[in-house]
Amino acid sequence: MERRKFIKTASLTGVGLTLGSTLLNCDETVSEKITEQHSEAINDLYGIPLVVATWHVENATAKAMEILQAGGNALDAVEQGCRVEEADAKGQTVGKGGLPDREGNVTLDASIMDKHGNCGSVVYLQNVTHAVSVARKVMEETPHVMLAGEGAKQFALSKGFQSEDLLTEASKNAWEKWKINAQYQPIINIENHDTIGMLAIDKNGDISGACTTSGLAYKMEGRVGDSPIIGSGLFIDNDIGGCVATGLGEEVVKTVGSFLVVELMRQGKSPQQACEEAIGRIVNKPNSDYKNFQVGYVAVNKQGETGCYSIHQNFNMTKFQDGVNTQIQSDYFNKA
Ligand code: SD4
Repeated sequence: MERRKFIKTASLTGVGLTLGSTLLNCDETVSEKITEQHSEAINDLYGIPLVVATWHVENATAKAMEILQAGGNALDAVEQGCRVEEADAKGQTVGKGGLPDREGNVTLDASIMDKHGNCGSVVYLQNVTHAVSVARKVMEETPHVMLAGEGAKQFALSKGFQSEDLLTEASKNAWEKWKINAQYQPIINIENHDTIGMLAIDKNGDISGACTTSGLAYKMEGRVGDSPIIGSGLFIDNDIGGCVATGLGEEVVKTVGSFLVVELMRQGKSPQQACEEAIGRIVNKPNSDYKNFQVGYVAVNKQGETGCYSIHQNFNMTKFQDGVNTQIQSDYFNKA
């Protein structure tokens, strides 16, 4: 990263000077071509396009990168990337196959945000696998930002989404086992794969993000987490960067976590520093119960720098940048 920063500064100065004088002396088609080559050169230096996501989701980041490499935009990339996880019935924290609430209902929360600051979300959505795509439809085809419950479902069906039973045998069995003791302690982050939050920068340097989840396993009926709350589970500012959250949503909502991370980057913090400070806001509260819950953030800035940080160990970020799709183990706060 340090090497990239150095090359970036040195090369961009050179590229800028050369480009300026060349553009003054050529016709329009040639100048367009040169501008295109110029932005490709800058993208290479910044490691753009790029995709990052919460947890271990290489198939999802690969799908998103496929779209970016074909010249697609960041919004399509994050939507399509998240859909990979939503469709995977084996994943018990997102979309189809998600663990249900205490009453046995699988309810989904999702959000999406684009480079213009437009956003859409759905909360307590039932019987529709691709909550992220419904959130996008809310953003693009309604005058609203958020639709809930039965209204969200009816809207989805009116847009051609299929109604299906999302409770798989495996999730039903897990719920029935849980019911034997029925402890109201929500289970969180015991798996190595959880809520997916994804951020992408496309070849134009534009940023979008999305977040999708079945929320806390065995939550109270009607509970909504951070993932569909713009500013909590997800926030994008195309001039600055973006952030997504995972973990105990209540704690993210209380600190408006993703918005906080982006604002900290605006003030000059790197994505890594911003994620660390946002986790600090949670764990440093008087009487914080942080030993008993996990929260993790993943962030990216306009320059293609990334960061991630969590309260406890075993959080990771999947990053697809410079042709490498890899899992990065997050640093964490609680080393006691
Ligand atoms: C929620 N933040 O509903 C989600 C759940 C999650 O890792 O991310 N779990 O609170």
